[in-house]
Amino acid sequence: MVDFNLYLITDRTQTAGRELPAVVADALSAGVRSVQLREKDLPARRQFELALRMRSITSAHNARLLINDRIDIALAVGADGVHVGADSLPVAEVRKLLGTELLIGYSAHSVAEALQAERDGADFVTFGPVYQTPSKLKYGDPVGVPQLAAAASALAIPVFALGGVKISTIAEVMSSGCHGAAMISGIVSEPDPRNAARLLLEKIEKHATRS
Ligand code: TZP
Repeated sequence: MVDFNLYLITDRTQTAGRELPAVVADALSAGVRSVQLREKDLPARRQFELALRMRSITSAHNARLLINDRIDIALAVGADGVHVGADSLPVAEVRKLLGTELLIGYSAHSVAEALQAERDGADFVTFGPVYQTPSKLKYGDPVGVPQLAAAASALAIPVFALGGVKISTIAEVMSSGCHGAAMISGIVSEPDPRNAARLLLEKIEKHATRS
């Protein structure tokens, strides 16, 4: 069950030199209830070790932990699910491996792709990049808020806005009708990740109670 609406995605190179587990722990202490470990460039052993630390701090805060792409690492550390994309194993195969209890998140870049992920058995999608991100090459052209709104109304599963979402844009993305927001820099690069997470949750909550 997707019981969160702010999805923190990690990138240890964007923490302004701070230790990733400390930054994530700060965000969790503000009320963040889901983390995706996304350190794709690390060797399996180091991802596993980091995933173990993340499992311990997320569990201490009753938060979900998803692992990007690595089903093996997710199972090894007792994570709550995996997050996959177009270059990963197909969602239907991941579902066979994980069973029905664990969560599958999917990174979609178009409404058609998001609908396909839903049909294949994903529990939720991230959708974006909504806004221009510094690394355009990596994530592609921005899809914009109207496409985000289209995805939110076309899908029955939760849609999380991703890409350029931060305190200054959270109200606009939530007005699209999406379920929640996913982000890297909007939390981990902030001077005060705990305060950023607190403000983001406040704004998301305001939206949820209004709709
Ligand atoms: N997929 C689409 S945009 C993106 C990913 C992983 C990066 C989002 O980073 P940020 O800092 O939240 O804009």
